[in-house]
Amino acid sequence: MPAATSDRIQLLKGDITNVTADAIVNAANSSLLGGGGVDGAIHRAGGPAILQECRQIVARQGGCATGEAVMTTAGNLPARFVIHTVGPVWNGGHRGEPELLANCYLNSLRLARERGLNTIAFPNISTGVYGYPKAQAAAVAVKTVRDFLAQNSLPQQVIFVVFDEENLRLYEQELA
Ligand code: AR6
Repeated sequence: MPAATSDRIQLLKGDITNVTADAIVNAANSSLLGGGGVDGAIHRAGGPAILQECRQIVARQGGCATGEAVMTTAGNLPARFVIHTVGPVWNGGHRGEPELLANCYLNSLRLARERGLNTIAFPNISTGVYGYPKAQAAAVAVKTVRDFLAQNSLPQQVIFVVFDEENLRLYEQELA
């Protein structure tokens, strides 16, 4: 159920593995071989086809650097593709974390645009295990997406998927 909307940005609360979009974004790690949090949920729900393609990418390019993004099948998920991006670990904010987090959103959006995708759904990258302060992460996410949408016609629609009440409140404020 939409919690707030502007023209091309939608806010949803819930499990991103249930979201129907051309692509959902995974908050992965640089090994691309799975983990906990949203990464674990996506691999569990999507099945082994996702890991199989991640392994091929690792064999080809040796993983994924922080801020970069790669795309695989979404396996059994309702989405068509998973875009795996690697958020920064929060280290106090003076190690390029804001730029690296912005790159996650930017490179995921660029990949979606290159593949002609209309809809993309983002989780709150880095705000779990990686410890990025939620308010600062929400500000980076919303600004980066807004700026990109202002310059690009694809993707048409961006969905922010929040999993907890605190992020719901923060995104409602940022999008108001
Ligand atoms: N749907 C939507 N959001 C979710 C879901 C879900 N099913 N599950 C958790 N979240 P995290 P990170 C939210 O820790 O901080 C993994 O082990 C969660 O509440 O998943 O980028 C990777 O392999 C939080 O707001 O990702 C990496 O090693 C947000 O997703 C590491 O964690 C991100 O939390 C990445 O850490």
